[in-house]
Amino acid sequence: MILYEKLSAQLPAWRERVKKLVKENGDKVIDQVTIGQVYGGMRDIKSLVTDISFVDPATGIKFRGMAIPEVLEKLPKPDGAAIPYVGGLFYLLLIGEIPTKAQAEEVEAEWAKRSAIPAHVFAMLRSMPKDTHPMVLFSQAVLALQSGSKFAKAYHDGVKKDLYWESTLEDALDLTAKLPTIAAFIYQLKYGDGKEPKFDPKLDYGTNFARMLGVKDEKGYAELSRLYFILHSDHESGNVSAHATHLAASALSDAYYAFSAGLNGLAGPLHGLANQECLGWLIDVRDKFGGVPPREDLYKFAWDTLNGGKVIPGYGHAVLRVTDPRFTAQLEFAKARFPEDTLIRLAELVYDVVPAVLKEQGKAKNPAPNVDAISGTLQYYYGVREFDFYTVLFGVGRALGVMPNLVWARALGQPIERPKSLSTAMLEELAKK
Ligand code: CMX
Repeated sequence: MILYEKLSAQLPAWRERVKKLVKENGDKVIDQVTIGQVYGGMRDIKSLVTDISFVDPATGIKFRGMAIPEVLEKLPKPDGAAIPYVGGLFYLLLIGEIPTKAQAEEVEAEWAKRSAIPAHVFAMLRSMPKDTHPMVLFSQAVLALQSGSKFAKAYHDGVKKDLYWESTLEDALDLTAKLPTIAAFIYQLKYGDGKEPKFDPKLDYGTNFARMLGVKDEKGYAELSRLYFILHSDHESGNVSAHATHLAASALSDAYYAFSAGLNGLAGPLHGLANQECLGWLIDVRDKFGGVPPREDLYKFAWDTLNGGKVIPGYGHAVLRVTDPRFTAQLEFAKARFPEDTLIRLAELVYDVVPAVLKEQGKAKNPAPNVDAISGTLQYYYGVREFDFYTVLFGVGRALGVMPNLVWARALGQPIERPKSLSTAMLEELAKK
């Protein structure tokens, strides 16, 4: 398999490089930690390592050193499509190079081979109460797949440490192969006919997802699915879903245990749930004004939100200090396809008005939109209007980033995480010094 060959060829040099860095510089100080950071969610403490993506506050996410427009331009695309193969993105994140079309298609073929869902997973999902949240179902389904973990079996059979990555790669491919079908089944179970969808090996990852979801404009939604999964894949290692996955896996829990942990963090309103709040806010504006309001009315509505003690969803970011390039990519996608859609016109007006309002208020460090400001709007356009499902979509995408990270963590022998705790009294003592 191409991924296996390309990875194993890189490993000796990488292991040497990391060993040398730590041996010769292990005691060099790279950051200072303040009491504010310890009590403030460990914000910005330089304490994680990944070579897969980096969030530059001034330009946004880079995948393997490449900005979003470059990635979207260079990755190979299915015939006649504008948005690249998801398999090509997975190859890029894992291997660090833009794949050829044949290489991207090889990843897609691997996924097709591994896409079957064990019957007990469907049965377990069916057995849950009807009102179970889609994210609960999604996380449970991932855990239910754990019985097939090749890493867990290899570990039990006594595999050597430097080969951990091989069975982890198997798990990473198996898991990412099954997620679109599981997500589509959850959709059908909650909102559709309840039938079990089947991955078609002749179709790519995005088209499969569009077909299994049963949206009307399959071609358009396949393009959006590819874009959405690519954009939501990786955002460094410190965000909650990526870090929770990494942390659980650091105890040598396998990919299924680890990704389920990541999904449980993604389900929180400060992380993956934000996109539905943004769409809700736009719909409130549309309904209040019966469409796209004049600029002044939107300006007042935004101030009313702030004066009501609420945040304007979709704006601001913990790290970024400019417009999120993932927002821009989605806005361009929509403007190229359905520029007259009311919610898209509204999203554009909000983009014009809200940064100015936030600047006037003077609190948000970044008054620009983030990825969530528009992602729900695009789903809504294609008829996927069940808000609770949006975080599941995010989860399918996030797996494409955290799984390559897990394979590399195993390959480089990253250890169990164990930061140190202090008491408030100890911090008070330290503060006096
Ligand atoms: N509307 C109103 N106030 C905002 C704001 C917004 N969109 N963004 C930031 N602020 C406020 C903060 O609430 C904070 O106020 P207090 O000092 O009263 O607590 C102040 O500005 C400073 O915040 P910050 O340092 O700029 O932002 P944080 O790093 O603390 O928080 C974020 C980042 C995303 C949680 C915040 O901007 C926010 O709540 N945005 C709206 C919700 C949202 O879009 N979430 C999706 C995030 C997507 C992602 O993380 O990828």
